[in-house]
Amino acid sequence: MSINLNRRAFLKLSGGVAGTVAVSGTWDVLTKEQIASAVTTDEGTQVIPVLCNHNCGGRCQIKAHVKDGVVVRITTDDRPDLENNPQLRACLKGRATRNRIYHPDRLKYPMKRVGKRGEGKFKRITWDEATDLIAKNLKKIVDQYGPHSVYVNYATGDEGAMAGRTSAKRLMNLMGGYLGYYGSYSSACLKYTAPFVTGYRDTNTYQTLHHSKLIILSGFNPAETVFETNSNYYLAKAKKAGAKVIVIDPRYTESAATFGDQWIPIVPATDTALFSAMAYVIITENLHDQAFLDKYTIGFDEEHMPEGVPAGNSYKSYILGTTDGKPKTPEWAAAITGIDANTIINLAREYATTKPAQLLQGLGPQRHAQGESSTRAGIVLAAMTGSIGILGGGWGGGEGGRKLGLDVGELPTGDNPVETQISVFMWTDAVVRGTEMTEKDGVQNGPLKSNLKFMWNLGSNTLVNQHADINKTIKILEDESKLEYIVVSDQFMTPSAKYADILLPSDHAFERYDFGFPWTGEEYILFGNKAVEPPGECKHDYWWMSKVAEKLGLGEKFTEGKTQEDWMKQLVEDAQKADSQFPSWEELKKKGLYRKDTIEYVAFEKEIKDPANNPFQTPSGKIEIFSKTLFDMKNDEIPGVPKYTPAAEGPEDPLKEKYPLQCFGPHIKRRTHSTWDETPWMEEAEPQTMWINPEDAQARGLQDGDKAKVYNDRGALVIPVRVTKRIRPGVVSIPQGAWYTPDDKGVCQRGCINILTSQRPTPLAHGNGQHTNLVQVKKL
Ligand SMILES: Nc1nc2c(c(=O)[nH]1)N[C@H]1C(S)=C(S)[C@@H](COP(=O)(O)OP(=O)(O)OC[C@H]3O[C@@H](n4cnc5c(=O)[nH]c(N)nc54)[C@H](O)[C@@H]3O)O[C@H]1N2
Ligand SMILES: Nc1nc2c(c(=O)[nH]1)N[C@H]1C(S)=C(S)[C@@H](COP(=O)(O)OP(=O)(O)OC[C@H]3O[C@@H](n4cnc5c(=O)[nH]c(N)nc54)[C@H](O)[C@@H]3O)O[C@H]1N2
Ligand code: SF4
Ligand SMILES: [Mo]
Repeated sequence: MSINLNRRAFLKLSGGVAGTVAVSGTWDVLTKEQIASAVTTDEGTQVIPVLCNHNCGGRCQIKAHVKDGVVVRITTDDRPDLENNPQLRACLKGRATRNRIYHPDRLKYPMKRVGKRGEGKFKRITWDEATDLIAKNLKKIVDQYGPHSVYVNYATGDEGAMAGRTSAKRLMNLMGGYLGYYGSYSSACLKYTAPFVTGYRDTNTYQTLHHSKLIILSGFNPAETVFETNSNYYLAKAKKAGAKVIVIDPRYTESAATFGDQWIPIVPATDTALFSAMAYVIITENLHDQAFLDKYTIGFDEEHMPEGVPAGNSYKSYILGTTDGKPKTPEWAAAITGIDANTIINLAREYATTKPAQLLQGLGPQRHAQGESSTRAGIVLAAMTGSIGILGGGWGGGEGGRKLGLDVGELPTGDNPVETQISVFMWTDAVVRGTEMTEKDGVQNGPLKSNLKFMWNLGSNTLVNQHADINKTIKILEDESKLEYIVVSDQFMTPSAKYADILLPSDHAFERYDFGFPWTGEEYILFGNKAVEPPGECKHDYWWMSKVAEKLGLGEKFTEGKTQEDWMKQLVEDAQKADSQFPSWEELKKKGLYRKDTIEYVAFEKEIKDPANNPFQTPSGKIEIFSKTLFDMKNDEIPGVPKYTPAAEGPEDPLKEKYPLQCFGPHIKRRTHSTWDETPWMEEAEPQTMWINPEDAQARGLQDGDKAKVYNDRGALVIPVRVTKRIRPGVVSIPQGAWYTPDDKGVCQRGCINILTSQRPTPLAHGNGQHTNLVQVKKL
């Protein structure tokens, strides 16, 4: 129990640790007596279930030990650890939350901008002034430009039922609506593409993993990205039951180190070439499940094509090179993927002959410039081996995609009268040229009647830090004639917060009531108590949004007479009506958790077991290996069957001569995106470094720990290097989420990868190919 405290004491005493200044500042909040009391006695200490509610892949139970109004310690789930109801134990971040809530840099007062936009100069104002200014500017902009000019930015800092983004949507719907978005930064390509193949997106639960004999983790790193609190528990269980685990990843990840029997270091952005060659081996060695393909799919071979499509367009024709004269052999793929032909042959044979097997794709491969194609090609492999709709099979594909979960609501937003939507990644375009954007730019139910003029950025660092090409973004934001008003609420002065016109200090999840929803549709709900008072004048977003609504004459409609706590009580009552076992408010406050036993859920089971009554929800009613809808788009980058097309800034781009290294930003365990970057304990646990292979380091005279400059035509950053064989040659990785910290020349000193990424959208989903970048590295 005293590990954290020992570390704290150590940090306070030691002078030389990075971030010491901030750490000792933090600890000034607690007296020596308070620290001692947490170690020695629990007398007078209340243990209160609270929430860890960021977008981290997990949703674990944490409990605040509160004494004299101060959180002195954090513990986690201590219920019995049962096979079908395992504990929801917290990771290092959740357990370190004191370092975040008592951080000396917490925003404490509402502020308005006084310098140039982005300069970071603010003046403290009252809540009354802040809400006045927001109401006045919002009204002016909506009156002048209409509802299409207002945008509620992607925001995942607060994932609760009462999140600020939800309040903003509720208010905007009362005012005539706002420009909506579809997709996400997480799974844009997967989300958009999977429905073309299987009708909707769904995956087997991780509880079923132990039925698999072979698990391929393809760009999937749950040891760090979690994807459900207990995914690693289920992977361990599968290993124990005898499953072999193969990891396909340019990096030797924590998942590879923990679970991997084999690591296949692939060249980034080439998964489709690998999958195509696996298909070649499977077809030519007759290892495919023809009966499954005949019954459940269209487009695999020429005998099963939709009407009216010219010959030669089936998947088999593509793979065998019948039409283009290029068979997709293992040798062909070896030259592209950097994986030798024999490894590809063995992988294909093993995948096709080990039953049941599953190819679990993470979201990394689809966050590439051609992210749509690898998703599709992976599903096709699963279909070719009859691995869909069965226990132990499946194709993975991540977050929020399952058809499970409890029926618990959130603050109702009402309906948005505006039907026009953009892809979430295209908002910067919508600021600059919204009215000129068309379907080709991914606009749905368009056109936009105005460019974007008003931005709500509540619990988000996507305004600057998490969106691509920061230099391009900040140029757009600095021009006040474009986005005329930006409202940000956050707990810290993030790179996005610096671009606010009005900057509002948010309370923390420990300082309010809310729900925590599990990521992938597991059947439980967490409840978070208000355990401590917020510092300064921090308020929940719903509170100040109610004031804004009042000032716009919409107060009663917005609140329906309810405070945030009243809404939570209402949501609990509604959930109780839907489920007689759902706990009361008082029970939730005490236990902080309502959980059903886990079940082994198989996606698409009914479509496979009883296809006559449950056709796939595609135009043909089958799994569409060939999609006529996509084929009819007549776009080489969106072919009828998944094809490997070299990506812009991928390994085959001639730009490689100038910028020879492929660079992407993995999600790592010490941060949730940019959240926790400010936390010194986390920095000590895992400092921000760039992985580089010894070959590439040596060629540049770089040694472990040296500082390097990484750059391309869009920008530059400085970062210490970690020289390691854990990344393949030709590739460097810079963990995403570090705070953009420019020097006077605009060179980021902290290593924020989005100074290097591009705003080029992916061809079909108009999503973020933020993992596809070419760079050069030189020693500083
Ligand atoms: N600790 C932590 N966990 C998180 C998050 C976090 O920020 N921190 N974020 C959460 C969120 S919102 C999301 S969306 C998910 C993101 O989850 P993912 O998108 O799956 O995570 P990434 O780290 O981007 O990519 C996963 C792996 O793909 C590898 N990879 C990159 N390019 C390629 C490629 O071309 N081919 C192959 N085969 N592999 C490739 C990377 O090296 C990495 O190990 O994680 C969630 N979990
Ligand atoms: N290059 C690159 N960029 C990426 C990715 C990548 O893989 N590579 N991944 C993308 C993905 S998958 C995602 S999901 C996005 C995530 O991007 P964001 O949704 O912007 O997530 P965060 O960076 O965690 O920022 C959340 C902010 O909310 C604040 N916050 C926390 N709690 C609260 C609260 O209770 N109230 C309020 N008002 N604020 C709060 C935090 O301090 C933080 O500043 O990033 C994307 N960006
Ligand atoms: S950060 Fe995520 S994985 Fe870690 S304790 Fe919190 S909810 Fe769990
Ligand atoms: Mo995400």
